[in-house]
Amino acid sequence: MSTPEHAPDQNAQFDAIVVGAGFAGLYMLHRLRRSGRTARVYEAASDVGGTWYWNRYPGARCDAESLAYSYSFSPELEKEWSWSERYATQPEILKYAQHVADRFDLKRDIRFERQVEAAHYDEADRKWKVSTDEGDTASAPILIMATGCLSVPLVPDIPGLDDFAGRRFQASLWPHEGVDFSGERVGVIGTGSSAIQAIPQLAEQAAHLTVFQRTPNFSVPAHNCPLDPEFQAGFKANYPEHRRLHRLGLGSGFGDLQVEPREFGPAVESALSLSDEEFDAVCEGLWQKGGAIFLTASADIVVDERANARLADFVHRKIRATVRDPETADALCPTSHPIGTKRICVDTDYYATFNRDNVRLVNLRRTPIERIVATGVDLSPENPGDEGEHIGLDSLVLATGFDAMTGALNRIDIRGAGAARLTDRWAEGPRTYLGLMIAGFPNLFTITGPGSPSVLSNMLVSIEQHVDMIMDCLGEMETRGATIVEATPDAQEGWVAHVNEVANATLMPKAGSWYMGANVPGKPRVFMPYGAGVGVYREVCEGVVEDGWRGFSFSS
Ligand code: FAD
Ligand code: N01
Repeated sequence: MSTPEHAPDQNAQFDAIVVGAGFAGLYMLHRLRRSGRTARVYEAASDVGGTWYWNRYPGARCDAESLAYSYSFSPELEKEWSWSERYATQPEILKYAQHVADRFDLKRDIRFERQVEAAHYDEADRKWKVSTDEGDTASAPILIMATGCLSVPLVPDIPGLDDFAGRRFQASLWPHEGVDFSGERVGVIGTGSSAIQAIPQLAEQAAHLTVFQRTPNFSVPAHNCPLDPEFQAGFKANYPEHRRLHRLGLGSGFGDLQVEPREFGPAVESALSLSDEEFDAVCEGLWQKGGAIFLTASADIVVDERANARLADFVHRKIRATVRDPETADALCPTSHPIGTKRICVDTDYYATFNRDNVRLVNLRRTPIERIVATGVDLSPENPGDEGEHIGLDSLVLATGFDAMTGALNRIDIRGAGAARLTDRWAEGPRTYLGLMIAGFPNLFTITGPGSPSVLSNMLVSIEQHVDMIMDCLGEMETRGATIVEATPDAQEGWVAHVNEVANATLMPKAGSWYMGANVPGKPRVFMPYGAGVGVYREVCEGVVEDGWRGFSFSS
């Protein structure tokens, strides 16, 4: 790590400390400052942007439409910033984050290249004491975790990985200077959203690309396109109404470029109420519009296995119609989880890429990786007695995902009242009230924490809601003359039970997804986000506030 620009803070005092300078940390800092509070943000990266700072792999872009995946808190910002495409690229989103930081003069309160290692609540002092890997020590009555849901990359535990003598890259820790794969034999491990965005671009560049797939994912076309300035101006003229719909979660809040507001929500209540031809027509319409709204084909997709199977079958037929080699097409068809129970991928030319002569899919279910060696990957034989295959590689790309939702929090030594460790409290899975506070951890807030819609939503919508609610809560503390706010254990237990109940009423727990913690060895299998949608969640939060902050205890 390079030398940080600023000397470490020594026993510095602030009204609030924020960890993370992605979209959550930036907006939090802006609101804190605007309220006259002093704040310090610590960020491990050397710049703002979070996800969009770290994930620079080829093809990285958002899958929520940019006009929706952007801040709504400042009409001036909305007006002055223009997006060039329906789904902006990573460089453009990063530029936007940098623009926001500059426009609101946020960087002066951010300390970069500082990894927060510990946060301990001092009950006598009623302050959180925070320390970083660069030796910063600081304290504040309020601590806000803006550490991200997908900010801890996972390195797979594959035998021999470190023996590989070629170049190795992690999609989520991509070199800033970019990588030239021209003339190379490249391998990609993983077929989640990151890989599905990267593969078509890697295939264009590399001499040969091998895709190592353990589990296929469902992917729908993005139908990305440039944004016509006139169209954008018209959209912005009606921004307040669009934003209102995004906040209600209609169309999942993912965007509405291709959808008339009246079309928001599921196309039909039940896929089973339609004939095959009728349902196919609904699916085809959504497929042509592009994006995650494909999952809104019918309301029962996430709750009824037969309805779900019909939507999955439609995608299988699309894959088979696109991919010429039947064995490859077959391997690309997901069958081990219902559609929508893992994050749907949104792609540009993903399936068609497998028709290229220089691309090969290796189905790891048939021939698992035996080990990685200096010159490439050794596969296990398909049949006992056969020779295993060696695949020679110059470069290896790991697109193997994240320790999602709890990973960044659990990596910090967080201790609350009575020096209780967060990792102990969460040993059997995260427990929060509204995904916002944790009983026994006074004045500690988590932005888009587990137990909130977070990763099931357009995250910008959820981030803004949480930041606004935290600010309201701080205001309530002032009004009541309170120095401490805390979630009550009863409210937390009730919320955890409700989150589980909502998840269990759906097909979501049927998948071995990262939503369930299933991608991390030893992680408790608990469905972590709140699945009732951002509209319902917002209503719940408003009800909590109207009831005098039900479930929160204020004391002085
Ligand atoms: P992050 O952007 O993850 O920022 C958290 C920051 O905290 C990071 O910079 C990290 O370095 C820092 N941090 C963490 N721990 C520490 C510590 N201990 N000390 C110091 N700093 C720390 N969501 C959508 O809604 N739509 C999309 O289209 C979309 N696309 C995505 C594409 C990719 C490739 C990925 C990985 C995620 C995507 N997401 C998307 C989810 C995305 O993470 C959120 O949309 C959003 O950017 C999260 O912002 P954040 O500030 O909460 O977290
Ligand atoms: O990670 P993933 P991701 N051997 O966990 C495979 C957001 N995002 O970075 O399923 C072989 O989805 C693993 O296989 P399996 C979005 O929320 C959004 O792609 O465990 N393979 C899987 O295929 C997304 O959901 C965008 O069998 C191994 C892959 O690695 C989230 O981030 C773009 C393996 C990991 O897929 C995470 O996406 C990018 C092993 N040992 C990310 N270990 C947008 O488009 C893991 N795998 C907006």
